[in-house]
Amino acid sequence: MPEADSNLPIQASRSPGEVPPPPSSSGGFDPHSIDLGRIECLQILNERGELDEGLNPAFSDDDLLRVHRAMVLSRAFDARMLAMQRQGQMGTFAPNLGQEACMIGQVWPLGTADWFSPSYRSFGAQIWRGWSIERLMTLWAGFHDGFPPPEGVNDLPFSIVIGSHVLPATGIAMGMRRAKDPHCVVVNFGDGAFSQGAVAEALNFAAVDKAPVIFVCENNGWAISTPLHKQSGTDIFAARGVGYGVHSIRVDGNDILAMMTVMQEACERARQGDGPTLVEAVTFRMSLHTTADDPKVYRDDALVEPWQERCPIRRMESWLIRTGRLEQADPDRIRQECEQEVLDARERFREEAKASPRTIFDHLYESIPQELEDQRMAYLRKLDSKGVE
Ligand SMILES: Cc1ncc(C[n+]2csc(CCOP(=O)(O)OP(=O)(O)O)c2C)c(N)n1
Ligand SMILES: [Mg+2]
Repeated sequence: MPEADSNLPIQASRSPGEVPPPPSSSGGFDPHSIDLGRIECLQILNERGELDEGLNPAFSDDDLLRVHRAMVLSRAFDARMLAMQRQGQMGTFAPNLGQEACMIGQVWPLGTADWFSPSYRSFGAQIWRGWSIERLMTLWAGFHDGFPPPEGVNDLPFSIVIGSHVLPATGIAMGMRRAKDPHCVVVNFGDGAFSQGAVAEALNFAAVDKAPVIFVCENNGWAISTPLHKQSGTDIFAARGVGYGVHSIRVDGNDILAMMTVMQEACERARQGDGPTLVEAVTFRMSLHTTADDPKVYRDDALVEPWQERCPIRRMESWLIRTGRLEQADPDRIRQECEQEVLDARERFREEAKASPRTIFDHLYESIPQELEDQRMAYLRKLDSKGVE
């Protein structure tokens, strides 16, 4: 099993703090093949929740507390969805345990007129963007009604076809540039998705066009059962952006302050016409790939343990308490409130999302072929004969 490498071959140009090692590095990488001097690296709040005072960012207390609560809510949703799936109440689900800072941080500077093009593991970011919990439950349960984004929010549907949503996001940004639209686009994708040709094409188009798009590569160490070192010839994805002429930065994806800082700067750059940014957020997929897999058959639990210490929520909480923004008892109270919020949403979901077997042929074709129409009629007659609504 691969061992974590604590000696990152990169210089932190803004922070003496260390961004965590690549999630599952097993060696075999040649650090000298990369021009390390050009890769900026950021961590502000270390694993012990200590702030790099030289980098103290000027976020309002309100922003910090809202972001903290969103991370806790995301985790509560995650745990409940997993339980519901195991009880047969939910469809296949992709957990996001441990990646909450990465998720919330990447969308917090966006307004509704900015665009967000997510991959499937993005419910934390979607909650921040205004998706209700019950809508996300409806979506993951496979109901058509769950898919449209909230009114007035420029979100694309989440993409399951790996990397397929990165070129469209770049295309939107190129169009915005031509229309002199002063907003930006954020698109996220995984370390595995970075092997797709479309992602390379998107980076190149964006660089040439100075498109206002921020590429967030969530390097969580795994693409289902494929570890990083079998996926890539480098464990520093930010280096790839440099090759395309895209401003690139590597950030501790479990450090919410670093994520917020980097994303705010990247959005400002994009909106000012300074072009795209690649943000490599180093994090770890602590849970299952989806409820359809079992990581115990391909991953040693010992690889997960160090990441318990890097928990983005606990890290932020210890700092918020130390700086007087939260009382000692607040984290537990907020956790309970968020759990209740998810349970209340589950009730609404149960009331509203009623499956009707009669609709299973809908939404497939604009005009249904005769062969399927015959099957549909036979099926409806069967439902009638059994008295099914
Ligand atoms: C084009 C395509 N190929 C293969 C798959 C099957 N698949 C689903 S998720 C996944 C791994 C993606 O890993 P990564 O990009 O690192 O994202 P993560 O799941 O770690 O968030 C693969 C190969 C797919 N959905 N689409
Ligand atoms: Mg991955």
